[in-house]
Amino acid sequence: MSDDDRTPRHHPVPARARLGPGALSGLLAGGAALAAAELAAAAVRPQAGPVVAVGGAAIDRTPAAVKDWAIRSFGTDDKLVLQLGILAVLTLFALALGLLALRHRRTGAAGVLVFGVVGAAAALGRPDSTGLTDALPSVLGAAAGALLLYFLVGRLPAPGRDVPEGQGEDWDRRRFVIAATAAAAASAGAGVLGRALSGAGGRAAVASRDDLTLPRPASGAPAVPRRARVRVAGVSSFFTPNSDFYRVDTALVVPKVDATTWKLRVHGKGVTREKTLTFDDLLRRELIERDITLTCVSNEVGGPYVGNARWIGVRLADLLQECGVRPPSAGGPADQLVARSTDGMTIGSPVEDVMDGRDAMLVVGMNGQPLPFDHGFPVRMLVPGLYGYVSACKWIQDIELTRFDDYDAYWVKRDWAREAPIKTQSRIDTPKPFGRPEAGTVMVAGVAWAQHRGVDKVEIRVDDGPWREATLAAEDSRDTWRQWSYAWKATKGGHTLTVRATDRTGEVQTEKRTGTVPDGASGWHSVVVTVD
Ligand SMILES: Nc1nc2c(c(=O)[nH]1)N[C@H]1C(S)=C(S)[C@@H](COP(=O)(O)O)O[C@H]1N2
Ligand SMILES: [Mo]
Repeated sequence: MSDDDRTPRHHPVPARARLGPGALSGLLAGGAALAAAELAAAAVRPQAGPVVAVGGAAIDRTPAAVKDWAIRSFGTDDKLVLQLGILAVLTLFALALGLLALRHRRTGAAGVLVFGVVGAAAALGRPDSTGLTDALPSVLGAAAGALLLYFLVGRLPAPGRDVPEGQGEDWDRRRFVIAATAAAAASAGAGVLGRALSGAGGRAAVASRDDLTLPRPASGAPAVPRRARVRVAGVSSFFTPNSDFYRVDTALVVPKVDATTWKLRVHGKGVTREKTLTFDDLLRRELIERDITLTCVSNEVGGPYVGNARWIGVRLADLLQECGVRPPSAGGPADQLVARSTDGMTIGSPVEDVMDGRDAMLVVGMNGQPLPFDHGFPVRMLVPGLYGYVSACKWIQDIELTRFDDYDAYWVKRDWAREAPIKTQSRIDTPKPFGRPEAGTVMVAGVAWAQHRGVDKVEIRVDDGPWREATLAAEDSRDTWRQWSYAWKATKGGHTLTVRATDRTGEVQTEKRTGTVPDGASGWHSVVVTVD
């Protein structure tokens, strides 16, 4: 009896055998949804994509303590970690929906649509949302994902269905594999194309930056004193190169703003002559160039979120005066200046500080270059002496004069202080923690800052010994950090080096350790080393 003569034996497809293809269908549907959304976002707005929108919404809902922890643990990678987290959650849900669709095909597919609704809601709720079209990427993506899941699961054998052995099941599997492979390839193509198109979207902005030649400032920065730099290897360079300058912001996609269409509006309480300025209007004003050290309130004692640059811009106080603004001390009704960015950030600064004669600026240049996109191109604000979150709005587009009692800016709504002058701080750059210098003379060096007050003294303590004065490098300006060095006669064994600074008001940097929330970390920086 030949094989052909045998009646085909039927047997049910075991439920387990469908789990793998079901889960795979879920993953492919999720991937297709994201890829289609990415492609649609390239056409609409890169910021309207579901991952960016949900990520942005998550950042905005993150309590100060968690944001602080994220910055501390992941540094500038915090946003990458957030997006990977979102993708991990989406992966789990995609798997679950794939398995659900095995039993209830329509319910599983409808589940994908629910994610579309979440993404669309997040996109529409973003402060920089430009209208209903922002919902499109999520909606289109979810529709593509839902259809694909419905289709793929339809290719699988029904639960418990009898399939002729060695025949029907394999035929089904092949068709499924072909469909799945095609879906994966189409998704990858859409994703790559979407990425490429989003990148090209900022072309006008990139061109406006490439075409920009900054005029020579009418008031150049005074030359940096030759002795402002200590000659010790390992100390922070006096100017922080743009590529090394710390970056802290809530933007998952760096805004690419076209300088040729950029506008800044100045309005609000006590503004008698409202103004709207173009970028050219700004460049035609008298430009000043100043060295200013910027610090983030999230910087831990000894942390990296501080940088010094040579900035070019216009004097903000002059512009406000032309608009009729008077500081509170001159009877002006507004005590808070709220800067708004194109990505919906709000940053509130005291009008008194902005107008008290310090070099508060609308910045267009950084270390001889047009402002980099990461740092706020085309225009950002800067107020010497105030932490970035209360002074340094990037991608600025609106200035409103108001009162602290009437409006809380972004970070203030999230537990940070309304007013936050930079605290006097000092940092040991070298030797590094747990370094192993040789016994003998070891150069200890670092930076100290107390912007707008100025640093007058830096002292070093070895273990529990007496405080000894370090050698201060010359001061560039009281708005910049100061380098210092100390020749330490190091003896063998473990030692703790501690630094503290005294500012020009005579106040000694406090030993009292506080966290960064609500108005900046305090305490002394220590480094433990073993001398060999
Ligand atoms: N639009 C916008 N501006 C912003 C922020 C932001 O999140 N969005 N962060 C502020 C904070 S907290 C700091 S410390 C400085 C950092 O500026 P940098 O990234 O150029 O170093 O930018 C400020 N300006
Ligand atoms: Mo900050």
